[in-house]
Amino acid sequence: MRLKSKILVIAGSDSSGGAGIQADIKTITALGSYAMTAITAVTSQNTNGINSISPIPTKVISKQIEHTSKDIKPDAIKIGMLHSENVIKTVLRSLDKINVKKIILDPVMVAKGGHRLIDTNSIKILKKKLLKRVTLITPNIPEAEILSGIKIKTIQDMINAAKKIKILGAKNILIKGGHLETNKIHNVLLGRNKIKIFNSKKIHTKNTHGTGCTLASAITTFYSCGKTLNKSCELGINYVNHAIKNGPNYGKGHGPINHINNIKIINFK
Ligand code: PXL
Repeated sequence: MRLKSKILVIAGSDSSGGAGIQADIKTITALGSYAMTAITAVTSQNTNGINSISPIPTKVISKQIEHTSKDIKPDAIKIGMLHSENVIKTVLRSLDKINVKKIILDPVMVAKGGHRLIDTNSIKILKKKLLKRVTLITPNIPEAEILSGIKIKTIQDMINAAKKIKILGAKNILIKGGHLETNKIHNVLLGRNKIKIFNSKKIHTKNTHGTGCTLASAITTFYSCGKTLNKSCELGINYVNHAIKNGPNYGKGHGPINHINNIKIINFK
């Protein structure tokens, strides 16, 4: 099979294989594209939670991004866990050097088990600088609350929060509704000036570890292949839903999803 596109992922490693850079590589590969990586931190964890986070020196992060991209130019970049202010600054500097236009940011803040993956100062610089630099940002409800300062309980609150994040300088915002207590899942995309709501069935399971990373990577892959942002979000949500439905039920805690779940999507045109 011919590879469809080349994607650089800037994110943390999850030793349990369900989230982080492992989820990103699996998703991009399952969707027929080529994944390259710049690892920001190494976590040791299992389905019960995070045990340790070891940062990678910023110099090593910039080298991974710049040296790799100089040779194989990415069609798009997916950014995940950036745990410190210095890491965000480093990534911003490297992005300026490599000139890639399509960038999707999953503003990772807290892991499923409640472990913080970013410090308070970093959130400030993410809001002030990084947010403006990317094509799409994909916060979940708690992340959207932090970014917007709005408490989110309803779909209208999600829309208001997206508008607020847009005022901060974000170009496109997809707020993921999985944390809301609704019968269905509603994901809200605010584009140029249009709101699109993607509705899907709620799947009742505790095995949703890595869904955020997976969705952002799937969207990046579809978008890198020339789909519109709207269509990329629709296809990405569909891919994640199938991955949740076909989860392998591994581990005693929040288990992973199944990244190689849908042949029809793999063969998308
Ligand atoms: O799902 C958020 C996330 C992102 N990146 C890494 C993680 C996690 C959650 O555990 O470990 C490396």
